[in-house]
Amino acid sequence: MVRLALLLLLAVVGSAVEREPLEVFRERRERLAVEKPDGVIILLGLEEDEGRPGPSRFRQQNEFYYLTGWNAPGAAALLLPARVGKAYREMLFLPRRDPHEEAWRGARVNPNSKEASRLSGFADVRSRADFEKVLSKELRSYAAAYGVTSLPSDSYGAMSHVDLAERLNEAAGLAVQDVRPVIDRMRLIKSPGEVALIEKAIACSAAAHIAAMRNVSEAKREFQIQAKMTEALLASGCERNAYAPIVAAGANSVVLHYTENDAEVAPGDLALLDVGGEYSFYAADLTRTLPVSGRFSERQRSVYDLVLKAQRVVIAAVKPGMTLSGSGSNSLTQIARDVFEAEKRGLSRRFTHGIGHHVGLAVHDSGDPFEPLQAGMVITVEPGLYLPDERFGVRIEDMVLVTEDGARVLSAMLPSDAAEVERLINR
Ligand SMILES: [Mn+2]
Repeated sequence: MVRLALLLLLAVVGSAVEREPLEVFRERRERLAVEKPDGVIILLGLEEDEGRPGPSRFRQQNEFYYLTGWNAPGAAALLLPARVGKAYREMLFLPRRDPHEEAWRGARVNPNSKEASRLSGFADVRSRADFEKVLSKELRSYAAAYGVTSLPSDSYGAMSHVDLAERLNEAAGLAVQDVRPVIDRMRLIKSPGEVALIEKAIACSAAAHIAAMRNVSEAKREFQIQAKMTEALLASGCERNAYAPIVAAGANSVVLHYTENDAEVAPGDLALLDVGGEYSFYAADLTRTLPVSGRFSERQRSVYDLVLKAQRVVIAAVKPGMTLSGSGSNSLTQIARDVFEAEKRGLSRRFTHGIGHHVGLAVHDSGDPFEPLQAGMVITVEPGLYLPDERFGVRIEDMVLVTEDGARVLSAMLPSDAAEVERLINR
């Protein structure tokens, strides 16, 4: 019975495998309320089937999760900044329990229970049915209303959440101002707890890439490499892929976001594997390029070593004040271009994308690539060269944490040295 009760408790939370302490989420909400002291902040979580094609696992919208840690459908929250004579207040709204619904989807938390407060960290939890009524009452005391009313700047892989502004405007009866930019800025600097979750996502993703190295020479089709990677990813603790895996052999490796993954693998091909897992909402994004037969050709090896050289030079240059994009001496993309140009092999124009991006709750976390990096940011460093005429491309992608005076490579456990990669394939 005890065991059953415990299982039930876990089932109703609908939380990720791990979650940062509830105080962390509360502290984020209070910080947001301090940034927007003049308005009610309205946070809407995703509904049961929103943003998902067909029946698939529920995953809370990133902004709502970042501020609440709540991963069950139909939730909403109000943050009410301090005003004269009144301290900061906050409320969580959860759907009423519905036995019919629960028969299909599993047990939910009763909003009017002590359990709801204990599990959410909100002292004040109410029924979602009262949300509109409470909102319109609270709006009378504030000059403005805020909510997330836009899609992420890079919505690749993001949930569709396009009708939010409309829904909020309807609910609030006034124009709701977008609070996404403030949340995006907060999310740029990762807390130690976030870095720890990212490191776990990286660990299972690295295991997936090692599995690919050990099995790539057996593969007849790309998805057979993917199968080994997915197996290792889940077996080592990731809950799912953080984005559509790119498993691209031969000529497909020049297609930056190739996701068909069904072509035949031929001896002599390179296989470009851009595969990362998600652990408790946090993404990893790693790429390795492997010679499927276990040995790079001379030409493949020379291009590979050049990409790796560019990556190492860029990683050595990462520190606060540098930028991802741009053409100045502070630009990491420019530093990679300079490495390619210095070789005078005409390859620099084959580097056709930026050097990297922020990673966090989203694999492409928001963040202006022209803004200076700061300590606590997590970015990818992923130079690549793509040679369609020669039917191969090479990309090597690792993740680094920007520190006070440099960078720490978070994915250092995954080999990238060509000889080491060949050794792992031939083992
Ligand atoms: Mn990437």
